[in-house]
Amino acid sequence: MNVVTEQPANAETPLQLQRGVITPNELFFMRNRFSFPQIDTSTWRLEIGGEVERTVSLTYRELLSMPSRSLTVTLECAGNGRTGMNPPAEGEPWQYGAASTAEWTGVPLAFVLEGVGLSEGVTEIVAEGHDGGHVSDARGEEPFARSLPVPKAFHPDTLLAYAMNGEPLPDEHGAPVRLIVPGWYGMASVKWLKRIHAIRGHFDGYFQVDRYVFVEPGDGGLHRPVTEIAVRSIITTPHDGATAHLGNHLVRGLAWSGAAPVESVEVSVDGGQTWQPALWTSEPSRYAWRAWEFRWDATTPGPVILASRARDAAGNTQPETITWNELGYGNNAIQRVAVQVGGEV
Ligand SMILES: Nc1nc2c(c(=O)[nH]1)N[C@H]1C(S)=C(S)[C@@H](COP(=O)(O)O)O[C@H]1N2
Ligand SMILES: [Mo]
Repeated sequence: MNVVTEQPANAETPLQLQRGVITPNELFFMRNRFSFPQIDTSTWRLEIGGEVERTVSLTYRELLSMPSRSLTVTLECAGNGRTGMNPPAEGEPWQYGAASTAEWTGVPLAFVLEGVGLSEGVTEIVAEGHDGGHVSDARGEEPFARSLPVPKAFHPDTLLAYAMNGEPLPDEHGAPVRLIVPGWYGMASVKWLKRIHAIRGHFDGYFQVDRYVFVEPGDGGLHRPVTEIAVRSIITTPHDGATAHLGNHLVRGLAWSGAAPVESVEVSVDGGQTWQPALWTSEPSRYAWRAWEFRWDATTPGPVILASRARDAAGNTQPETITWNELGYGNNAIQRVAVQVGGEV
């Protein structure tokens, strides 16, 4: 892993080790606000309460006995690509490896919410993790907690996940149970679940309103919340700064979008002046990235800038540059990979 910070543990998936669609658990990127808790599964309980008809407290065994489903989902940190922002933005200096893909298995959150029955007027479902600590001088201590609007919480693909690539969730990825909110940036997928509660009105926790919002010049203090993953593609080979021999190469990469399935990827071998279509090498998927490749014939020695640009079925494409925002979220601008061509075949 490419370590970003040791404590708390934050690390990227090395792009050159990401082969195919699935990321092995031990290479899956890690994003932790606090040092991660280690929870005893045998005594763990998930409390589901707040504005509900009857509060329940679920054990791990009870959850495992409920109807489950498996979905292949790409998680991407909203700060992925932050180092590409100009001027630099506040936050962890993520390059392009704060995104990974796993097959998640769990119980639809809707199944559990239907079991408790929401009171009238409930608008959001808050998910709280076991981790927490000092967040700011104004706020003091808070747990990691996030809310979902009721329709997203009831979406059949929003899961209380207990398995990752067919194995129990590893501690660092939220054991024993985490949320998986497909199509949304990673902050929504709350790890180490402790409590789910239904509320009327808007949740105003630190990680809801002070973080994971686009703080943009001229927004007058009305910050848009970070939600759906913006369309993006990355080049996994060659890597930035690589040298390439004259002749034929396969440029490989991945493409995804939270809004709609990705439809096409184009590649440029001249720094973005001209574009040609890449070919898919993995199946279409609603929530997972797709792998692609592009045959590149390096004909002249010297520096080359490679770039890729994805488009999704909703018509979104990657911009040259994004509107700068203070916390450095959602930078899906076209990535540029510098390669030095030279030498013999
Ligand atoms: N409880 C809790 N859940 C959390 C976080 C956290 O710090 N604590 N980080 C969030 C963020 S910002 C991201 S990007 C994803 C990362 O999930 P991963 O570490 O399994 O890759 O978890 C989310 N869920
Ligand atoms: Mo994140």
